[in-house]
Amino acid sequence: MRIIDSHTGGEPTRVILDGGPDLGEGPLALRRQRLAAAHDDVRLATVSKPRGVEALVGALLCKPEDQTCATGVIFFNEAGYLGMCGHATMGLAVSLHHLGAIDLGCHRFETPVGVVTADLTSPHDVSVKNVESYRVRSQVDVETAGFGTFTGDIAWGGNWFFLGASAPTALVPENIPTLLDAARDVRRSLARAGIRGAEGAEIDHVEFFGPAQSPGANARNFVLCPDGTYDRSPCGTGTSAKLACLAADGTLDVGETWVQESILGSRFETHYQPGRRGGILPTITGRAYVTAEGRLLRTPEDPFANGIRTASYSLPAAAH
Ligand code: PYC
Repeated sequence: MRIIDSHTGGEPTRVILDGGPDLGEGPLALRRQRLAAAHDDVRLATVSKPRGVEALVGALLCKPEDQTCATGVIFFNEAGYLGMCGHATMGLAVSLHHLGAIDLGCHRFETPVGVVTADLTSPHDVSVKNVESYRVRSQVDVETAGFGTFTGDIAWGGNWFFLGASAPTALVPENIPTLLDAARDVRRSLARAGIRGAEGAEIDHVEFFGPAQSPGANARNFVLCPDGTYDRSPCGTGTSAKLACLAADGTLDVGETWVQESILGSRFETHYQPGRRGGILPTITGRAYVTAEGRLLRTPEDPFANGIRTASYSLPAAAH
C-alpha cells in the first residue's frame, strides 16, 4: 500500500493512497462497515506496531458517492473506526497538496458521518468546516473508581465526547500519565453507568479542560482517544464538541474566535456558524506537515504481517 504520513499539531496521520481493499459502492458508512467486517487486517497493518506509531490515525481514500467531493475517506486508529477526524482531515489536505493531487483552495471530502470542507490557504494551513455538532446533555455526573466524581457535558463533534468541566490535575506534559489514568477511568465509568451519546452510541473520547498557557488562547485541553492514547493536537472533533457546548451555554457567539490549545501547546483557531438542525457548524484551523512517503509491505511468512494486537485500548471491558 502506498502511504503518506503527516502530523497536525503533533498528532500523526497516515493516508493510504492506493493498494487498499475494494469496498465497492454505496454510502461511506456502509463501506466502513465492509472494511471492518472483511478487511480489518488493513487497519491493523497500517496503524498498529510494527509499522505504526502511538496515536496514529489512518485514512483510507475511497471513491466519493458525492461527485462534488475530491475524495471519500474512512478514518481509523488502533482501536477501531472513527466518524470524522479533524487533525487527519488537515493532514489529508496537506498531503494531497504535497503530492500535487489538489491545489490550494476549498475541497470537499466525504466521510462516513457527512461531507466536510478543507480550505487550504497555504501548503500547511487548513481550515476544516466540520459536520454539524451538538450537545445532548449537560452537567452529567460520572463517578469514577479512582478519581472521584467528574461533572461534564456529552456532545457530538463527528465523534462522541465527554467534556469534563475540570481536570484532575494541571494540564502539563509531566502529568500525562495521571491524565490518561483519570480519562480512562472516566471512559470505563461512563460505559459502566450506561451513559451514552445519541441512539445509544458509545462515548469513546474524554476531554478535560484547564486554563490556557499561551497568550491569545482560550483554554488548554487533554483528549483521550479510543485507542487509549492522547491527542497531541487540540483534537478537531473534540474542539467542535467544545464549541457546541459553549454555544449551547451562550458563552461563545456566532463568528467569535475560540483558540484551543493542546496538552503540548499546539493550537487550533476556531469559530462557528449556526447549523440547520439546531447545532453548530464549526470551522477549525490548524497546520499540518508531511513527514514521510512510502509503501507498507506485508510478507506472508511474517507473523506480525497484520500488526500486533495489544490490549491497551480495550478499556471499557476492564474492571476495577
Ligand atoms: O482531530 O478530530 C480529531 C481527532 C480525533 C481523534 C484524534 N484526533
